[in-house]
Amino acid sequence: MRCAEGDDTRGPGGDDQIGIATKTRAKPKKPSQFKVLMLNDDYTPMEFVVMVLKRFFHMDLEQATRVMLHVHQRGVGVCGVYPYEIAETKVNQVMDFARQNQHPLQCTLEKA
Ligand code: TYC
Repeated sequence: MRCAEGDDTRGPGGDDQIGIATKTRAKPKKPSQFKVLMLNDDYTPMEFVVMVLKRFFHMDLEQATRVMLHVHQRGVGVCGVYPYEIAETKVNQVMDFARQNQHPLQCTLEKA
């Protein structure tokens, strides 16, 4: 890897000290991704879970039904993968909506 340390404050005239600092990160970090996970429970109605998946994760009926049944049978399933802030917002939206409807549905984040 090439390291241009020291070159970054060099002015157009070859002066070592003055000029515009143009240093950029050598290896830009892409924002890390997070899985939004849905957890199974014994009380939340299947129809409600399907509605949540359609409403907050933009799934169609077929997709939402498939994910809901996967969670029902396996205990946990992935609703989607997003940058942290979006994933966190989705989790909060799902939990708030479930609470408003008095369902114990749980949703959580995991680093992808
Ligand atoms: N297990 C629930 C039932 O039998 C359905 C369910 C599916 C609940 C997925 C939560 O994330 C869930 N009514």
